[in-house]
Amino acid sequence: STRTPLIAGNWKMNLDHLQAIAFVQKLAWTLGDAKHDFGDVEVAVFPPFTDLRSVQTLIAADKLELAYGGQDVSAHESGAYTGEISASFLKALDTGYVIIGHSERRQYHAESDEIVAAKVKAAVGKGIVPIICVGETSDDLEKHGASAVPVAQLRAALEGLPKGTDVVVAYEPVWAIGSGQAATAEQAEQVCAALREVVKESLGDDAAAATRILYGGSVKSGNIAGFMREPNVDGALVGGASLDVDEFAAIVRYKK
Ligand code: G2H
Repeated sequence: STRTPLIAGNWKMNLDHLQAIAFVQKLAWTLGDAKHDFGDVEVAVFPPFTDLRSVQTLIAADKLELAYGGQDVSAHESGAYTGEISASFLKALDTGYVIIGHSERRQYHAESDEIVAAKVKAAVGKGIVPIICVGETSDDLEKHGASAVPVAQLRAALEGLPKGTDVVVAYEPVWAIGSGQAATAEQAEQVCAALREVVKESLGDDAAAATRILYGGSVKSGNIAGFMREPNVDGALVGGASLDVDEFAAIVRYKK
């Protein structure tokens, strides 16, 4: 396909701003000259909110070819929402992406499909590309098969968006997250193909052809190549393995 693969590192609640600076410097150094080493792969990091300003400054100062984003965003514009971070705040830090509806948010913060859809609208409204996370639990898998729940979650998240809206989708089976038990490449491909159909219905043919659909859930340097060989898998959302510079760099260089 003509889609540029995206390897995204979701740090979750790890690395404070000083550790983030050291990590990004080491990552840039390890990856070497971006153009030669990973010019055909987009790399993005997703630090905690308190690190974003430092990461932005470092990337701009050293002209690193590294994208970055938030791990969540408020559905609200501004006002009395203690502890929340708006899409405008993220945009003011030149944030390109934001992860929305990660299963840990759905599970521990009771994020419903409606909340996820509102957050997606808030991000898109400020020109930030949402990385919309969907995925089934082991219970869902047993009861409804792999595709039904992620398909319904994505339909809900895309509802009402204009045709052609720029989004990224991440398929993360909940049973595969942080468990060491990744889906097989075939399982991932099957669901990602179904998700591309949802993008087509909701956002149109051009968007379906252009949208990156990532796999997430226990991605490592040892299994990334298998996922990337699948026609409907366009990258990975990496958690645990994104916290080790050498391991994350090896995932980015999956072709070598
Ligand atoms: C899934 C993934 C990153 P991990 O949550 O979003 O984490 O790679 O640790 O399974």
